[in-house]
Amino acid sequence: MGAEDDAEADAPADSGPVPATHPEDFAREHEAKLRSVLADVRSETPDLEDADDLSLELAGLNLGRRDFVKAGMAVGAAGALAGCAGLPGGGNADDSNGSAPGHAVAPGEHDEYYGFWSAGHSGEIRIVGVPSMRELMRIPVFNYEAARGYGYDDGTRRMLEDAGGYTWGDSHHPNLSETDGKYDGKYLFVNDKANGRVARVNRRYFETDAITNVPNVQAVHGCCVQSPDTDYLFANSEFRVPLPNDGRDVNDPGKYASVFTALDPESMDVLWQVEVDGNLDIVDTDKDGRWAIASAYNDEEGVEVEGMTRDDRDYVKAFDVPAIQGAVDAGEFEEVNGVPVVDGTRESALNEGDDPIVRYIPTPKSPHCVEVTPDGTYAMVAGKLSPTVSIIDIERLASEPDPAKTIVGQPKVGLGPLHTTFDDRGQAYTSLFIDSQVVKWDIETAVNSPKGSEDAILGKIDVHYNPGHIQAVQAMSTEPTGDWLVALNKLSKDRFLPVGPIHPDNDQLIYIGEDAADETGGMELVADEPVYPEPHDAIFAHRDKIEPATVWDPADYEGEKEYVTEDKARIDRVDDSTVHVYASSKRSEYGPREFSVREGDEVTLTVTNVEGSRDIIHGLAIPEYDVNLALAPKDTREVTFTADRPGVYWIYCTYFCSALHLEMRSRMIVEPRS
Ligand code: RUQ
Ligand code: CUA
Repeated sequence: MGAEDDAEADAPADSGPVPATHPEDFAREHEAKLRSVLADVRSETPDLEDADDLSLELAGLNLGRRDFVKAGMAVGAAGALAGCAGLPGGGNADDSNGSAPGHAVAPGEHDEYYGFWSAGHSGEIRIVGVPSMRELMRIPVFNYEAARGYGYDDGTRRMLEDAGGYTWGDSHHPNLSETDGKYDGKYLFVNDKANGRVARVNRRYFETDAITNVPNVQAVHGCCVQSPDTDYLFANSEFRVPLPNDGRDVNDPGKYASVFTALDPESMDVLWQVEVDGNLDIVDTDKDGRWAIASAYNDEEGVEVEGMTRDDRDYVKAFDVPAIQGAVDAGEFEEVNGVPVVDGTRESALNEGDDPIVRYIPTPKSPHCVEVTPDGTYAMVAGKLSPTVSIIDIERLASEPDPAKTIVGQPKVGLGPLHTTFDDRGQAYTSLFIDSQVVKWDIETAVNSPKGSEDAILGKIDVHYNPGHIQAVQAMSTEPTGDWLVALNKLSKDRFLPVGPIHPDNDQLIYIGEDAADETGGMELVADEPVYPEPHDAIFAHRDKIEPATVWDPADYEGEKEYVTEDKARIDRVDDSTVHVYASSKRSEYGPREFSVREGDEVTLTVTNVEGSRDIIHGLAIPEYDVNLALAPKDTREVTFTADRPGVYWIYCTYFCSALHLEMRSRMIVEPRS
C-alpha cells in the first residue's frame, strides 16, 4: 500500500466518461510551477549556494514512497504503529533512540497539558490532552453543534446571527490571553479566515461568548493577543478588497486594500485599522507591548498566482502600536464603515521621517509565519518559497534606519519552511512543508553565521506528511517548557486504515526534551494521531494555568435569564399568540410534566438544570420542532419557536443521566386554533 508509488496506484481506468489523464501529469505540472517560483528566489538570494538542494519531490508524486524509504521501515512502519499498544509508553515507533518518555497516560490519570487545537473549516476548537493526545472535548465556535446545543438556544443562535449569520467558519489560530507574558487562564481567541471574524472563548465555561464580524476585511488570517498583558487583540485581513467593498473599484486591483485590525479583548469591539500594501498573513507581537509584526505576501498586488509571485521581495510589516494609537487619538484617520482607518501604506505621511508607524522589512518573496521567541528578542519569519528563516532583531526595529538591517540572520533550513516554535534552551524548530520534516536549529548560531548558512542546523526529523504549524508547549508565552512538540501534518496518506477518499490529517507528537548529536538532534517521534480535517494551529498550557468550572454559577447570568427552580415552573400566557414556559429539570423529570399551547403561538421556553452535581447534564429536545438544548449543572437556556403544527410532542432528555433517563419526559400539546 504505502510503499507503492501513489500516482500509479491511483491511475484512472482508461475507459468511462473521465479522460484518462495520469495523476502523475498533474503532479509534474505542479512541481514544475513550484520549481520555477523557487528558482526565482534562489537567484535573488545570492548567499545561497548549493542549488542542487532545491530539487523537489512534491507531495502529489513521490513523497509517500520517499518518506517510507527514508524511515527505513516501508510498510513495516505502519504495522509497528498499528500495534503500538505493546510498545513502552504506548508507541515509540520509528526515528526513536528510545529515551523519550512514554506518552500514554494511565486510565484515570490526567494529562499534564491542555492543548487547544483550531479545527479549520470544521469551525470549532478542540481540546486535546498532551502528551496522551486524547481528544477531551470540542468547543463549537463558528459552527452549529448539536451535542452542546450550540446555535440552537436563543443566546448562541443570536450571537451567530449577529456575527453575520454564516453557518460555518475556518478557525486557524488559537491564542491564550496573557498577563505579564504568562497564560492567565481567562480567554482563548481564534480567527475565522472564511468570514473575516474573531471569536472569544471563555475559559471558565469553555464556551464561545463573543464573535465579532470585522468590517472592511475579507479573510481574517493572522490573529494574536498583544503580549505581555492582552491589551489588544490583533487580526490580519489577508485578501485585498476595495475599501469599502461596495461595488467601487472592482476592476482596479491597485485600489484594493488589506488592513491590520486592533480589537478590545474585553468588549470585542473593533478599535482601529491600518491599511497597508500587500496581503497580510500571520502576526505575532513582541513581549513589551510595542511592536506587532506581520508577515505579508503579494506586494505585487496581483490577482492571480503568477502576479502574486512575480517579484523577489515581500515586506514584513512591523506596526508601532503606541504610535498608531497616537495617530488615532489625534484624529489622523479616515472613517470607513464606522472604523477609524489609519493610512499605513508606504506613501502615507505617517510613514515619512524617522518614526514611521509601519516599518516595511524586505524578505525573500512570499514568507509565511511570524513567531517571536519566548524572550522577545527575535521574530522568526519562515520563507515558504525561500528555504530560509529571516531573523528580525526586535530591538533594532526602533533604532535601525534601514529596515533591511533589522534582519540579523537567515539560516537555510530546508524546503517550504512555514512555522517556527521554541524550546526553553534557545533552540528553534521549523516545519518544512515540502521536505516533510521538522528542522531543529540553534538561534544564536544562526545569528552569528553568514546568511544562507546551514551551520545552525542541529538535526531533522521526518514527519508524515507536509507539516503546517508546529507548536511546542507554551512556546507562545514567556514560559516554554521544552518537552513536547506537535507537528500538524496536512496529509496522512498511508498512515492509517483507509476511510475513503477524504483522509484524516495526522498530528504527530515529538519529544524534544533531550538534545543529542544525532541525525534528529535528539527529537523523537512518539505518536501519530489521526485528526478530523483540518486543524491549522494549536496552543498548549500547563493544567495548573486553567481552571474550568464544573458547575455553572447562576450569578453569571443573573438579570439575563431566570433561574427556574422546581416551585417556579409555570406557563405564562403573555398575550393571545405568545407563551412563556418556565421549566426545571433534574434526574429524572421536567417540571412541568406537560403543558399546552395553541397552534400558532410563539413559545419561549426557559429551562434550568437545578442539579449541582458534576457531570449530570440534561438535554431537552422537542421532536419535529428542531428544539435541542444542552443543560449543564445549574445552567439555564432559552429557546423560542412557533408552535405551528397541532398535535402531541414528547419532550425528552438527550443526555443519558440516570436509570430513569428514558422516562425523563414531558409532553407539549399544541391545541388546534379553530
Ligand atoms: S496558517 S498552516 Cu492559518 Cu500556516 Cu495554516
Ligand atoms: Cu436527564 Cu437524561
